Amino acid sequence: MSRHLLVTGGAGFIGSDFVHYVMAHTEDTVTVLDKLTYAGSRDSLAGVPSDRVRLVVGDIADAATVEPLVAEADAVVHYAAESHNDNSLDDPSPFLTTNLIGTFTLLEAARRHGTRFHHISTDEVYGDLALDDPERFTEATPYNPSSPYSATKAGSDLLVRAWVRSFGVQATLSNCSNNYGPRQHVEKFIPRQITNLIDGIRPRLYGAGQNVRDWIHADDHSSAVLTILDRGTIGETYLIGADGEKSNKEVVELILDLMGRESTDYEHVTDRPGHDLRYAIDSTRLRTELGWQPSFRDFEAGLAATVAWYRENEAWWRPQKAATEAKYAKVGQ
Ligand code: NAD
Ligand code: TDX
Repeated sequence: MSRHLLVTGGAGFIGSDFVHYVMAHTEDTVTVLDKLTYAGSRDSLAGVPSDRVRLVVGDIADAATVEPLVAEADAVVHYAAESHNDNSLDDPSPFLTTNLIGTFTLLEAARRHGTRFHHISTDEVYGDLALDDPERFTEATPYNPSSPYSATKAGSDLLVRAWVRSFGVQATLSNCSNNYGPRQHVEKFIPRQITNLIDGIRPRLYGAGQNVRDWIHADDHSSAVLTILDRGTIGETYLIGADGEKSNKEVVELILDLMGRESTDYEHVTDRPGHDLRYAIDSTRLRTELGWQPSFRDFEAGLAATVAWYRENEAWWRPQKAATEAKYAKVGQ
């Protein structure tokens, strides 16, 4: 049976991936609620069937906008957020409004209408790990966020848990590791380096480049979210990851190699203040309890496809590039 989903942030990187994924794998219809901030783009929804996807431009923190959209939906899948750590260090204010007040506003509407709710979050809520720590993050890891971004995501997770316990909201949560793939904003690590190389600029590695991220293809994140929406237990949290740990230096070297450049052809720049050292996800619960598996198991092949996408879709990213680099230049990055 088909459902009607309200997908917040569906014009952003991962939210739009989910909308494309839902179109390809279900009969569901979707309303995207997206403010179209600097990070959102109508073009990210190009190609979706217009009789199944509607875009409403609006703010998740505006109760009057949210109310009728939640009322008509069978489920809310909540991606909308201010998502970039470096921006949160420059100006935390929109992170509090969108990530905290926005989530609160959606939860209140879901409470009033008894609407199924899935909250998208990040592994960054758990803080960071030592490079040689044999443990990875699990659903039982204590919260210990480092940046204004991850602190507001942690706060939003706790709001969802409280609304489940105190008000019986039918919510699930997921915390995913670093995503890569098409339609990711050029402020983020992988697209920044690919588009720098297209522009003849050397990749920029923060600090020594030893920091480790656990990479997952956005399509695997989308398949996991759909699995949790279909079969997850209300009130529970699922960690999403695909065993993709790589140091930033390794990733830059791979990108250089894929783009036909010397693997040493990059620059070290000013490190990020409070830079988390390592993230690593143990997704055993999602795999054993819900039977989910990632499909993208070859990072290099996924990265090569991502490089090809940025080469072929310059019109999508070009309008953002100069302003993004100007912002980084101001802080020596
Ligand atoms: P993104 O910045 O690419 O997209 C965010 C979208 O939300 C944009 O379309 C933007 O216009 C919209 N938005 C922002 N504020 C809004 C508001 N007030 N009202 C309505 N829409 C608003 O982010 P992303 O990387 O796609 O991340 C999406 C979600 O996934 C976030 O919740 C993020 O915390 C989470 N997440 C991201 C990653 C990652 O690697 N990128 C990993 C784990 C979890
Ligand atoms: O130019 C760069 N050089 C560099 O070395 C940039 C932009 C980043 N980095 C480093 C910082 C991180 O160690 O690369 C790593 C990845 O950086 P980001 O792409 O900014 O991602 P991160 O800070 O790890 O957060 C991402 O994953 C978790 C998403 O942006 C978050 O939304 C998600 O919650």
